[in-house]
Parts: sequence; structure tokens; C-alpha cells
Amino acid sequence: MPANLSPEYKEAETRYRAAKTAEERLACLEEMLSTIPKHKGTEKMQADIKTRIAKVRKSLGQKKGAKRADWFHVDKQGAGQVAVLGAPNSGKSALVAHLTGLPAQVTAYPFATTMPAAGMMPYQDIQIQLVDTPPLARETPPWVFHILRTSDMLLWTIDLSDDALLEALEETSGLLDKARIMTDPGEDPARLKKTLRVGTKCDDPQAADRLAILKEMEGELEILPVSVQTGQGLEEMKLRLFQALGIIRVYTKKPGKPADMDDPVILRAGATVIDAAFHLHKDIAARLCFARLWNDHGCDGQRVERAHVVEDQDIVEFHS
Ligand SMILES: Nc1nc2c(ncn2[C@@H]2O[C@H](COP(=O)(O)OP(=O)(O)OP(=O)(O)O)[C@@H](O)[C@H]2O)c(=O)[nH]1
Ligand SMILES: [Mg+2]
Repeated sequence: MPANLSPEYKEAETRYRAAKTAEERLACLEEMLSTIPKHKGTEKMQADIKTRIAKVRKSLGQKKGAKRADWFHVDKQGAGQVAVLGAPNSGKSALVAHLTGLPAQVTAYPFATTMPAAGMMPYQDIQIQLVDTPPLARETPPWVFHILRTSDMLLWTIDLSDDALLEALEETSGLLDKARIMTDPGEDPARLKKTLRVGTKCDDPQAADRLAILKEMEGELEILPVSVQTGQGLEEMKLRLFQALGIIRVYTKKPGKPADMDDPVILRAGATVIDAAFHLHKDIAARLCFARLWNDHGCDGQRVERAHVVEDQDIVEFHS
């Protein structure tokens, strides 16, 4: 099976080959692991990268997930990892604290956040990981860009209470471009990092005017207004994050038993019955003949084949 490596992966690999220190090599390997397409054709490569990560970590005397004094990596948890980025004081920490219950690192002055902080945001019956990061500015340390690169998608905060929001937006865009993190909707889709832009502090009396100006200047940019003070836009934002992550939930059931509705299997959109079976156990997948499917748009126990594409919230019963 061809590996179909993404441009992001290839860039990380090029950086890996040029890396001079163990720290740099580790960062590049982590980026390679998070950007390599996850399918059977790359299983050996994934295993090889994991082995190399373990070796470099060992050489650095570092346990999994441990952090070095000047470098941070956040291990993924839950259904997807969203890194929150933005200009200083744009409301990143307030948003993450409000949605995850993380102890607030919220302050009225800029450059308050200096380390990453990850928390879990409940969305319906799953948890999405949000990572708060230090602001993007000229002195932002390289590990912040590493966290943005390795995340599944970005949540970009644009401060609607700030008169200088256009300049702030341009500065943040410039820094992302320089780090070769492509977020512009006009970008080649193969290189584009999935990004949701939110206009924070939309409770500000002049927020609507500023948003209108921003939209006029930036044309096609879609910006969802949100506020942690009033709660406006937050449910819509969660839904958009879920949709953009490109994941689906599948509930499994045993014949004659009710479905397990508490613990969905998380799969990529486009996954099939056999992928769902594989997720439970490789033996279930190996023995699988067909499945029965239930959903709220017409399926009531119909027989489907192994290659049938499952959809969000399907209930699947495996038959060997
Ligand atoms: N009115 C209003 N103020 C907000 C909202 N969200 C955040 N703020 C205020 O904006 C200021 C900055 O918030 P932070 O969450 O610390 O911003 P940050 O982007 O994490 O800042 P740095 O870590 O320094 O980059 C604080 O005074 C917050 O109380 C909001 O929805 N409405
Ligand atoms: Mg902060």
C-alpha cells in the first residue's frame, strides 16, 4: 500500500535529518508521528518512529510525557487535540479554563501564559483535549510552534475588544507563515492546518463593529464570535471543532444485548465496519463476516458488509 506521505510529514522529516541536537530530533520525530497518515501501509513506519522516539527519550533520560526545562510536548488524550493560539491577551486561557475547568491562568496583562496547559472539554459523550499556549509574538519559544504542528487542529483567538486587532491578526499570521504552519483558507488543502477562528470577548460593546471591519478587510475569513462572559457562541464552537476534527463515534453492541452507549469507539470519518471491529480487537476484525447496523436515519438492524462506511452515532453489532 503506498504511504501517501503528507507535505507536513515530509517537512518534519527534512528537519529531522538536519537536526543537530537530541531535543530537536525528538521534536521532529513527534511531529512525524503526528502527521504520518494512519493506515496499514504506514504501520511499519509508525512503529519505527516510535522506536526512535523511545531511544532519543532514553538518551535524554526522559520518561514518556515528561518535560524538559526548555521544551514541552503535550501527549494526546481524548477524541482529538486542539491547540489554542493567538496574540497576547486575546483570551486563550480564559477560553480553555471555562471549557475544561483547568485552573485559570487568566490575567488582565499580556504574556501571562508561559507554559502549555492541557485540559479536557466535554462535548456530548466524548472529551476533546484543549491545549492553552503562550501568546504568539516575536520572542515565542520554538516549542510553542511544535505544539501547534503536532495538534490535530488549531483554535485561533482574535480579540474583538482590541482596537488594534487587525495588526494583531497580521502579526500572528506572519509568525505562523514563518513557522510554515499554513492556516490560510486559500492554501493548498494538502498543506492546510485545520483551523477554527473565534472572535473572543464578543460581549464588548464595540465587538460587532470591529468584527464587521475585520470581515471587510479579510474577505473570506470566517470568524465565530464567542464570549466566556456571556457564553455566546461556545456551543456552536464545540460543534464546529468536533466537525472539523473529522471524527465519528460508533457504539458497539453484542447480539441480544443493549448497545454500550457510554463508551463510543472514536474513528476517522470515512471509516468502515472492519475499522470499527479492528479498533475493538484485531481478532474480532479477523473473524468478522458481516455486521448489523442501527441509526436514527433508517437503519434498524440491517445487515451490512465489512467495507460499509459507518457514520457518526451508528450502532454496530459484529457477526463472525
Ligand atoms: N469581557 C471579556 N473579557 C474576557 C473574555 N475572555 C477573556 N477576557 C479577559 O481578557 C484578559 C486576557 O485573558 P487571558 O485568557 O488571560 O488571555 P490570554 O490570551 O491567555 O493571554 P496571554 O496568556 O497573556 O497571551 C483577561 O482580563 C480576561 O478576563 C470575555 O469573553 N469577555
Ligand atoms: Mg494565557
